[in-house]
Amino acid sequence: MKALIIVDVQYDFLPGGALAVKEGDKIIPVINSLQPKFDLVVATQDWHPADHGSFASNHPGKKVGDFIKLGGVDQILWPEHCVQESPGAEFHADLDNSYWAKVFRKGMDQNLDSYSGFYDNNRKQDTGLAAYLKGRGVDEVVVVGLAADYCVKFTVLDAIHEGFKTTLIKDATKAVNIQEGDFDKALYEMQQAGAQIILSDNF
Ligand code: VGL
Ligand code: ZN
Repeated sequence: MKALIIVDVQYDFLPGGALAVKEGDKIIPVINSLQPKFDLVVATQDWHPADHGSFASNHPGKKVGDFIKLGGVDQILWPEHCVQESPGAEFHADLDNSYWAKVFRKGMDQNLDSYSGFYDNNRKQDTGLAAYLKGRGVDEVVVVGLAADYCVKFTVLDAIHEGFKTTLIKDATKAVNIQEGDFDKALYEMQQAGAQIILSDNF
């Protein structure tokens, strides 16, 4: 059984959003055309409380891009984004959600960030995604969405860690690129960890 995991295609990560990924909207039609090809489709949703520790605004004297320790791990500080119930946390209206079996929310714990759709950043809390997929007989996952160098990358790495045969579709993701070259670095890390990287035409 093959599952598609759609990561964080939310307004705040799209052009015009609080933490916009350049050309992030270009992947939406690609993802929509892939969805019918899967046995199961799930989505993840970044879903932070307003006082979340990953927001620079919650750390007086700190600015976006600074590093702190959060939950015992290094944390880069972001602009406020994907606040629960805010318009920026919604999925883009053009993204077809008619195939989705379930949405997995993450990043609700004020004191810890959660890039991966599987675990938070110190791997202590579990979203239930791995057990959910395994319970439905899934042995292979394909990951798409935003952002390639953060939530997509960590979702891919955790999927491999959980024993799934894991593929990333390169033209169905885009990177934040805080530093130039972050996209290529993320692709390299995912490939080294055992992910297959392909283009949607070859799927
Ligand atoms: C993400 C930064 C902060 C992502 C989420 O979806 O890649 N990046 N929160
Ligand atoms: Zn976030």
